[in-house]
Amino acid sequence: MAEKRIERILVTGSEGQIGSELTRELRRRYGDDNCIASDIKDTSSGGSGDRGPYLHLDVTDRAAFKDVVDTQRIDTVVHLAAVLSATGEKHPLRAWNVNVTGLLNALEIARESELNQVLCPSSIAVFGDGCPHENTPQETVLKPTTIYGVTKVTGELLCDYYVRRFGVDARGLRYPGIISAETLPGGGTTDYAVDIYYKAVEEKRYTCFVKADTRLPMMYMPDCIKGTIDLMEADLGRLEHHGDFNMASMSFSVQELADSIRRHIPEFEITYEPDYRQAIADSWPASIDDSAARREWGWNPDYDLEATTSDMLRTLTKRHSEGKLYG
Ligand code: AKB
Repeated sequence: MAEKRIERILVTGSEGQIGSELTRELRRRYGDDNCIASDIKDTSSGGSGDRGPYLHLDVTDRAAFKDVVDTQRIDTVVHLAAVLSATGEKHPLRAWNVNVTGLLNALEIARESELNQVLCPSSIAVFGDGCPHENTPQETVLKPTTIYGVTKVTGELLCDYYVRRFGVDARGLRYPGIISAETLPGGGTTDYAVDIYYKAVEEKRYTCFVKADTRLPMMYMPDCIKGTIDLMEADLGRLEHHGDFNMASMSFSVQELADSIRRHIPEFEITYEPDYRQAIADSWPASIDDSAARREWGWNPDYDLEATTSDMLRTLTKRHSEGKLYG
């Protein structure tokens, strides 16, 4: 499989939490007009920045997807369009359709149009029953208990199949919960780790939908963007894995998260009302082993919980004082 240069990028799901910030960084690196943002929404809310082209795209419509790739002369697809874990449990068929049909479309188009690369994110949701809960290894039993996890395991297997069978350069990361201050996440189980900062700044209190001792792998957005682009730009010859890199930076319980906020906002209060998302969180690892990512493409995160909390609270407090907390 020969490595080719990334020149014209299509980002699907560009209006989402990761898409909005990744698109902006890709435009900075590759040029505004060389990164086409796309989402199921008719118009961009400006989350991905207003500087480059935006197209409406339903990734389950293969003909429309292929038409965008061909007419825009795309060589690299960053395929972020997905239904997340909590929404997936409410709409399992939609989750399957968007996450699996959408990904299969991306891979088929990559094969047919001989694209340079498809980035296909996975998630810690691939893990479930029967794998170690702490320092979960790269290679282990994958028996997820959510439809989202089932779609992500399927996606990893499809990526590896397209790599082996057709020579498509498909790469993917198992994202942990992502914390960010730009675009709110939607429909995930790890969303509490973002919501808590907004509510701390706005009301100095938060009611959490998982228990105090719930401990999950998390990552701050600058690390997520850095790691994603580092994997995209990694030397293909060094990669032994393709669609399934474990990628960790920090793990903490909700109690530890609340304590870190209290070091900045001493009056902050938290209460707990666990709902159906508790079972999803309990099925995921508390921490993961990302030594393959470190070895194969030099993954090395910058942010721990204290640095994340300081940066999140500084950003959100400033926006709140300007009356623009939610943008
Ligand atoms: C979710 O909570 O569904 C996502 C994920 C961990 O993939 N943030």
